Amino acid sequence: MRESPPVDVIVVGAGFAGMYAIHRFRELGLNVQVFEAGSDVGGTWYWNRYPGARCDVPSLEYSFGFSEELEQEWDWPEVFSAQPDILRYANHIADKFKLREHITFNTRVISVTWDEATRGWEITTDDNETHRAPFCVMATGCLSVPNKPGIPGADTFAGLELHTGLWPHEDVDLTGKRVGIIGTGSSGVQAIPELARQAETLHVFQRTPVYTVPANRKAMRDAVQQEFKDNYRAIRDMQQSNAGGVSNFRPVKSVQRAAADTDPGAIADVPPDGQPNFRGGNNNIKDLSPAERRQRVIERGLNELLNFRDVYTDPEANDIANELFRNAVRYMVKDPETAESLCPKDYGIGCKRQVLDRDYYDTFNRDNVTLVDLEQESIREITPTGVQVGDEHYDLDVLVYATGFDAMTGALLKANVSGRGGHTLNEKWEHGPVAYLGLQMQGFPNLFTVTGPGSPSVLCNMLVAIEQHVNWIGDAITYLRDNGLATMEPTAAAETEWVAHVNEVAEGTMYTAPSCNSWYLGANIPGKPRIFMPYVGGYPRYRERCEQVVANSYEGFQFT
Ligand code: NA7
Repeated sequence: MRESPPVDVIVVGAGFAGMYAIHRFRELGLNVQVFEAGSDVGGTWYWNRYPGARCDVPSLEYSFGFSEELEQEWDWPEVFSAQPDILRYANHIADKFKLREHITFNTRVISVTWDEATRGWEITTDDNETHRAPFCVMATGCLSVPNKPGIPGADTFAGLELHTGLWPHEDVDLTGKRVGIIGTGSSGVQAIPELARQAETLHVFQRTPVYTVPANRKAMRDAVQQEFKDNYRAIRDMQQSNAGGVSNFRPVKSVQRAAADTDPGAIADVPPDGQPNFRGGNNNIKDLSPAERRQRVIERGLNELLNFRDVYTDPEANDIANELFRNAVRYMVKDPETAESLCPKDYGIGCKRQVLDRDYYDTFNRDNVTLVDLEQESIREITPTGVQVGDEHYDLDVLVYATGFDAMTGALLKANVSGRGGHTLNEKWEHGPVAYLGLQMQGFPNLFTVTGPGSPSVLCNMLVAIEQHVNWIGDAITYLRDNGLATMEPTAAAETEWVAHVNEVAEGTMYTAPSCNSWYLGANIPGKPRIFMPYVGGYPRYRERCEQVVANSYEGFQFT
């Protein structure tokens, strides 16, 4: 085992979190080393290259605010960006801020061990090297460990096997191929219309139907982009006080100008609420008559159902919206049996992360697309030549897994973290994640998690959440240095109190309804404890709590 010279901070992961950590920590005078399993920067956007991959937060909001120069020089081609554009943005940042010199690529961290003697972390990597630093920051992402379900025979498939979260870098030619896809979450829903356009035939193996609404697919208009750029300081402030870290800034001038030009597309150009805000406006669906509700959906589309406040708070209102949604699916999909299978019936709108699509339902009207409903009978086995469901065998050349991720805790638990006294994170989190503010765990001094469980993370605009966490961690390390302190970690009491608060705010929401099974709850991974992992109390409330903790001399933390 070779040993590299010690640094101040080791960061695991070179997605947006790891990238900003380099920039910020370097500004603070710290020596930073990052390890990244991939061959380049970008994290989620490096790995998820499947056709149709796209962000569900408007691009002008899903961007860093730490550099005005970056804000001004970068142009987004679409209102909601496709994966290649976001990856280009990540690469631009890496070049501009010279981040790559701090990153060791193609190197996976295989253990993270606290060493009491040196009061620091010993990190081993899969190239047989040991690295030491007093601080370690896990910037390992929330959706970075792909889930491949243990379906019998899975390893026997002789055709091409793909996972949306590990899509190859080179083009995959599906022309003339019989393709099957398992999974109809965001990844599946985004990929299915694209795969259907390329493949000879597409079989969609669906266990649970999804509530998906059309995404805004507009090209970015220069005037809108410019107005954002002119107002970015105010927009960043607005993000700080929005529950989902999205400003919802309305580019008034551009819209008025366009309206004057009688451009009918102008209003739709305005980014709609970002993903985290798809949880109701100010109106209630129950205030409308049945005829009015139907009329609204006809006039404004399925998205309108997401704009009612009571749909997210009142089960009766939720049922009304769910039924209107199903009726729309029955109308859009021509084959009645397929339409019925595509209608979610066992859970309501608001339980899972809202999925946005381009032509999803219409794809099932294509002659080359077949829905295989797994509700009655799940996949019995994967064979060398395809997929067996009940008595039916589906012959395939290509099998795509769009089966999601071991979300939020997966990457942290996979890193073999052991803290003081040799106690492991896996032991500590046996019954679900326990952390203070989603930033630190008791027993793991000087180890920080970026957007960890118990913080708003995936319920917030990730780039806003990342900046806030990395800034907080940088300030904490500076505090230790300035005060001649060696270590910090939460007290057991503070951690317990925070976890109780995280659970309390999630209780009674649609997210945790008994009928709801989502990756937020860990319900997609067999045996994973059912705990609502992100903090649902809203980003501003969370941020204020983090600030208050600092103002009270790091209340809830203990130091040596
Ligand atoms: P998701 O949302 O976890 O979706 C995974 C899909 O795979 C979902 O439809 C699952 O059905 C299905 N699945 C998983 N295991 C199986 C088996 N064994 N058989 C059949 N179907 C299965 O992951 P995504 O990648 O789509 O999206 C994750 C997030 O990434 C998304 O929310 C965005 O934030 C970006 P199930 O619903 O469990 O019955």
